[in-house]
Amino acid sequence: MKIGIVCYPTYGGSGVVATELGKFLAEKNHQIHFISSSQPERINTLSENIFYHEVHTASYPVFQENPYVLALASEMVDVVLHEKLDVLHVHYAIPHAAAAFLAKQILKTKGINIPVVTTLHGTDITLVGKERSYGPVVEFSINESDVVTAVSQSLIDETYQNFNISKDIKLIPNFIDLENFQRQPKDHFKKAICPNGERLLIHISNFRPVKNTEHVIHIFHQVNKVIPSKLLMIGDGPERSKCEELCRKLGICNDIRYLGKMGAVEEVLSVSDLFLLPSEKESFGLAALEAMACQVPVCSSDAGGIPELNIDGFSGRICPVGDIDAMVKASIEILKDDETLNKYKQNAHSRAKDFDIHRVVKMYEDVYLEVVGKKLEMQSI
Ligand code: GMT
Repeated sequence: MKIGIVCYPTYGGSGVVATELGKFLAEKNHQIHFISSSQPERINTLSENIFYHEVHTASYPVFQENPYVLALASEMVDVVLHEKLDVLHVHYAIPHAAAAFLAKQILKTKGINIPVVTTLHGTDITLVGKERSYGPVVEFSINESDVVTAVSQSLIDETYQNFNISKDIKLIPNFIDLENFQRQPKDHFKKAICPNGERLLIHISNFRPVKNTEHVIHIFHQVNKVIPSKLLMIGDGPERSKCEELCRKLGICNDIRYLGKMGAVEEVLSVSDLFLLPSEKESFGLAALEAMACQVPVCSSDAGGIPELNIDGFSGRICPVGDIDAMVKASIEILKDDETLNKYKQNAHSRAKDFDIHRVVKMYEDVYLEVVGKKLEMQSI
C-alpha cells in the first residue's frame, strides 16, 4: 500500500511512534510518505520505500503567524494526488486530523476518496485538546475520520468522557522493536558514571509540566540516602531549569547528569537499573516501554494508561500520582538487593515482549486494509 504518515517531527512521543511505524511498514514493502514540518528525528535509515515531504508555510505581511494547517492540508492534497496514496494516517489530533478533514474534502471535489486514520496519543485529548480554543475542532475531526485509534484503553475512555464521539475508537497500543531496543554491553560507561558500584536511575522525557520532573529529583534524593545511586536525566524542555535549580538547592548536583536530547537512548538504558516516571498525565508511557525492552524496571505513577503497561510488583511498581514517599519506598524495594533487582529486570523485559512491533504493526495494517477495501467497494458501486 501507499501510506501517507503525518506527524510531529519531535523527540519522543507520537513523532517516534509514527516514524518507527513508517520505517517498519517500509521494511514490509509498503511505500511510506512522511509529511511533517521538518525531518522527524528518527527517520535515520535509507530505504527505497521511504519518502519525506516537508510542509512549507509561505509567509505574508498580513499573517501574524503562518497558517500551518492550511499549508499542511495543501501538502496532503498534493502528495495524495501525485503519489497516488491509498490512505492518510495522522498522528496526534491537533491539528493533523483537522488538516486531514480539509484535504479529504478538497480531494472529494477532484473525485478522489482518501481514507483518513487518526491516532490519538495523549494530551491532544487529555489536556490541550480540551481547551475551548481547540475542543470543537478536535471533536469534529475525530468524528469525521474514517478510523480512529488510541494508544491505551484509558485514552479511549477519556476521549468518550471529554468529547461527544459517535465513532468506535480502536485500541492499538504503542509498540517496541525488540531488535533495536535491547540491553547492550556498555559496562565501561556504567563504571564511568557509577565508579563505586552505585545504582543508576534514569528519567527520559520532554520535561513538560505533566511529567512531574521535579518529583524525579525528590525521589532520587531520598533513594540516594538509603542506596548509593546516580541519576541520568535525558531529554529537554521547559521544566529542566527548575530541576537544575532544585538539584543545586538540595546539594546533589554531583550525583545527577543531564545528557539532553540523546539519539541512542538504548545505550544509556542498557546500563540503567530503574526508570522513574512520576507523570501527572500519561496516556501510555512509550519511554517506559523502551526502558523495559532494555531490562530496566519502572517505578511510575498510576496516571492514565501507565498501568496498562507497567505491572505493579512485576515489571516495576506503581504509586499514586504525586505520592513521592510511596515512590521512594517502591524504588528502594526494587533496588535493595541484586536478586530482587534482577528479577524485576527480567520481568520488565518479558512484559516489553507483549508490545512487540511485529504484533502491533499488523493491527495498523489490518486497519489500512479495512479502509482501503471499503474505498474500493464504494468505487465499484
Ligand atoms: O500527548 C502528548 O503529550 C504528546 C505525545 C507526544 O507526541 O509526545 O505524547 C503522548 O504520546 C506518546 C506516544 O503515544 C505516549 O507514550 C505518551 O504517554 C503521551 N504523553 C502523555 O499522555 C502526556
